[in-house]
Amino acid sequence: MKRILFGTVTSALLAIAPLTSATAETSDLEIIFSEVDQDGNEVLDLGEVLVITIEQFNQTDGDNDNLLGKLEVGDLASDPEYSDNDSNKDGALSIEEVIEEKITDFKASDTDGNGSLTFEEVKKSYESNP
Ligand SMILES: [Ca+2]
Ligand SMILES: [Ca+2]
Ligand SMILES: [Ca+2]
Ligand SMILES: [Ca+2]
Repeated sequence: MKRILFGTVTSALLAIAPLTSATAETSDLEIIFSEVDQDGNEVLDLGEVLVITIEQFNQTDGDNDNLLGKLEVGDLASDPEYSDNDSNKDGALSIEEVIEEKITDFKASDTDGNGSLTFEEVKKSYESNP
């Protein structure tokens, strides 16, 4: 169930719009990786991941109530990830719920536990959870 969830900056919502396409090319993943890697040191730390997460959350939260309702996420509302991430089952995703999920995913992907994700770690995580 745990997936690495680096969407593109323009994707509707990183947290619940994972790289769902199993056919995505490695090059796409490289592009996404470099978008998230804001300081360009070729590893992703949790801060970088959360910055993108919060940006996307705010972009998706059209009415600025700090919740992503089903209307705001569109088709993604029917994705099992949506209800999974909605830990208090109120039918909407709060920023806390989204961040919590991101941290879990980050830790699951950080296979050597050093607090940062290399491209290899991201790729492995992605490939094992298409
Ligand atoms: Ca970095
Ligand atoms: Ca909202
Ligand atoms: Ca909720
Ligand atoms: Ca690591």
